[in-house]
Amino acid sequence: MISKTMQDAINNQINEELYSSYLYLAMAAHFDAENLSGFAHWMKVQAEEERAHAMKFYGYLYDRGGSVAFKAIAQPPAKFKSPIDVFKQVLDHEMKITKSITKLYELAVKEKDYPSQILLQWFINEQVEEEKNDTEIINQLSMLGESPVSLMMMDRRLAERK
Ligand code: OFO
Repeated sequence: MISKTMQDAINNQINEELYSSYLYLAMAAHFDAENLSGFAHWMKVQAEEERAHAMKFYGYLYDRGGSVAFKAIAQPPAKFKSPIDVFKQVLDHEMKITKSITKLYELAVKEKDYPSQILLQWFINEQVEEEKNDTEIINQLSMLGESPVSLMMMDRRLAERK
């Protein structure tokens, strides 16, 4: 059975993942309003991924005899700047999430909670992947610049995300 301390920490992480989903949905809405449907599509896929992360923790808590406690989800920003600024914001956010996953892992080590350590290794790898993807997009946006033609090219590329 999972400890109360670990359960509470995972419940906080569920809130972080749901906020991430909400944040990316707010970014999707911003891009839809700007007629950048490929950028918006990328953000919607990311928002779904974040919800899946929350659900992975949710299922895990019940597998370990724990339970989920939902908290209020913070309001995401409504105004965003240029596409590259948005992706820089995504990367900053993911680096913050990486820190909270690392803290959870440290707690699991301290508590000698091996199943949680194994679950969190999946999340540690996932964070490597997310930071890599965001950095790649930022680099491409800064190489291409933000002329209308460049943005159309990026919009097409981001529309391909599965
Ligand atoms: Fe759940 O990885 Fe992003 O936030």
